[in-house]
Amino acid sequence: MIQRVFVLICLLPLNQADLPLVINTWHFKDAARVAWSTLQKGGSVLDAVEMGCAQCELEQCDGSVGFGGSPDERGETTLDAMIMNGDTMEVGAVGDLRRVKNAVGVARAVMEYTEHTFIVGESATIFAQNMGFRSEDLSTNKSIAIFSKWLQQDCQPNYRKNVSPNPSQSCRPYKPKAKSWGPKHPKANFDPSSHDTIGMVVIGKNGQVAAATSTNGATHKIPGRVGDSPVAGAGAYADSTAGGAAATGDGDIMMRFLPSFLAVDLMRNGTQPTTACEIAISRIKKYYPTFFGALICANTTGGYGAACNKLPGFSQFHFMVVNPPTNQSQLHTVDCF
Ligand code: SD4
Repeated sequence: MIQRVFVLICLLPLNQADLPLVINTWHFKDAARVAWSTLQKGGSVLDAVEMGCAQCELEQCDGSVGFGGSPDERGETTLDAMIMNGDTMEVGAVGDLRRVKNAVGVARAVMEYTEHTFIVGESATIFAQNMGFRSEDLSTNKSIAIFSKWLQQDCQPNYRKNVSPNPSQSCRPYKPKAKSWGPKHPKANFDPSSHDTIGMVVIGKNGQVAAATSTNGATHKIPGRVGDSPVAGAGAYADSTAGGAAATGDGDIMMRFLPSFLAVDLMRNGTQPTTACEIAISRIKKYYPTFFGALICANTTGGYGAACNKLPGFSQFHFMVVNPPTNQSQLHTVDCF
């Protein structure tokens, strides 16, 4: 009898009592709450990640998600977003989306109404309009003020290198320059205190996984720049046979390492979520010890964790979790390493 009970326990998924699970980057509490309540109302995990990220777009979470943030070199706010279904491995994504606020909604439309994965730029805007999304100016007084101040300070900081005139002193137009200007000038706005993408993973009661991201990218970016957030495996990844992960931070660096894919693949092989996140961050650290970034990870049995690269001014990373039995958004903190 004891043996039979033991066998039964071994066959049951671990920690199933801790499912469903919502986890998202930063202290975006309302996003977690909305995702959770979407699940409670019978919505799917995809509905939950979409609604959670859409809440941040509406609230302009930290100015780094949605309209009115991160004006580019021309002063325009453009959006990147993705959504991934870990049951079917379908992905919908948009990059450099202009004049449409609900980027994650458009990403979902790419997934639901096309055979494509990723649509960018003006064409993404036209696609969105055709799908019924409203087109409107994404600028706000705040984004206009950030842009004007940047122009007044000779376009400092910016993302240019090896161009003439010297980008650490002057605005564009720039031309390629054969010789470098010496020590790298500081990159524009990857300031941990002001830059936060929403990345969310939702695990359903039966271990179904969905992930999504939404961001307005990097302040003073070069027009057309698309970051890691809408790239599957970089900004987020979901696989219902393993788990989900989502990233935040310097996407220009992070997307070179596909940290979300790596973390999910590690979890597939039994690595615990925190360790999986740490390994993915370490992989980047090896080449870019001072990169700014963090990762959240969750597995299909409700385990979760996060990791971040320690920098001056960024020694802890905050993320939200909702799961039973509290059913409340809880702020978690992890020490960066
Ligand atoms: C990007 N990864 O566009 C985003 C920005 C971000 O915290 O996550 N900041 O590079």
